Amino acid sequence: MIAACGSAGVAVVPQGGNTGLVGGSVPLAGEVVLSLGRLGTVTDVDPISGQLTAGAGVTISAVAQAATAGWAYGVDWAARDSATVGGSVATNAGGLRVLRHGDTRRQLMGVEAVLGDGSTVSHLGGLVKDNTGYDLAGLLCGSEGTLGVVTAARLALVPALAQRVVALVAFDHLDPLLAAVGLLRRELPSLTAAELFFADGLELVCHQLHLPPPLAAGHEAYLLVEAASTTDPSSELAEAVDGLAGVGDVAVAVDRARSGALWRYREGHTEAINAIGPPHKLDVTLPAARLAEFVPRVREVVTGVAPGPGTRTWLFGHAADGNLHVNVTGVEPGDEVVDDAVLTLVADLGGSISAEHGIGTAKKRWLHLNRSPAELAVMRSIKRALDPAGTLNPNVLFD
Ligand code: 2HG
Ligand code: ZN
Repeated sequence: MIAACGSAGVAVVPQGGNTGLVGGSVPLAGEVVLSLGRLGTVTDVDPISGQLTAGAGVTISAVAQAATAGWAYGVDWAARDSATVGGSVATNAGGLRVLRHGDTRRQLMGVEAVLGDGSTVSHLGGLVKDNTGYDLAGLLCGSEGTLGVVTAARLALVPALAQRVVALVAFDHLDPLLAAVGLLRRELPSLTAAELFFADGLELVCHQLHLPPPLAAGHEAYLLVEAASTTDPSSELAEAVDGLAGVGDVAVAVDRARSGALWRYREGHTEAINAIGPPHKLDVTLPAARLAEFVPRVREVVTGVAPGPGTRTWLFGHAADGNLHVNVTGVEPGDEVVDDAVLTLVADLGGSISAEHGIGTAKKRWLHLNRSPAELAVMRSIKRALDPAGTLNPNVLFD
């Protein structure tokens, strides 16, 4: 099909769960959309090596369910029931547990993919040590459908950590919260997530999703801490939280229902923000040392370029990765002034304009802020080598 499209001069946009946030799987100019949804089978589950092979259309939840016999899948995020393996490989998806298990590329033992000329590359043997030339899986991972259509992936699993506790720790300043993240990473070996949000975002989530406030009083910033282990990590977590400075209040959950309820305050951000209008979505990473300064500066920069009374800046994200999701509402969807100002600030502070969502069609105008002409030239050469006719996702990453 890809070869036929190539010879007919028709471009192809591969599409998985269509949960992407940068337009990477959306046709713009009459391209054929290639849905991978029917490649929905998990095969070759190996409890000895802790690996499985998933078709591109398998959802992230289904991978987690297939990982039995004491194994689990290390990558997870809120869109788990719709997002699929193919898209997660294509975008090198990150998510909530990168601090513990790494991103999608880290789980990838091999891929099967159809290249732009219609040929298939397949390397699904899952050998842990395999230095036999270029790492094609690593290259295809994060290539956003521009080099090949991922049809299956061999994924490494992680030991299942059945005992899980969650604490929502409130702070009245961001600085002690960020110091707490460093301390927890050092002193809480069972740490699996450290998620950040702020008072205004929490208020919006409670209002839009009809949730009660998690704590008796409001605070400036919140850190959702999750610890997981094969044995109960509650006392280890309690001890670590006791040792933190600047804590205003804490809510702890040891059972599944209450943990899910605490997670809802963080995971509900996307939905609550969408409910008040189409947001400008900027998924950025800051160097750890610049994160504290970025938070007030990004708010100032947004109000500077979009001073209208309806402009709101929502910040939340993955504190241990320096990955903030900057969502701006109240600004016309087509107006890129805010995007430009925020991404320029991020690059000036040494950060990345795309942490985990990719470049897609939405961010390609700013790729030069992070990638030098020499790097872009190498990327274009790779594109030409694997997709000489420019059949695959031609509007994504660069023109
Ligand atoms: C998350 O961390 C996702 O919840 C979505 O990456 C972020 O909606 C967003 O901007
Ligand atoms: Zn995220």
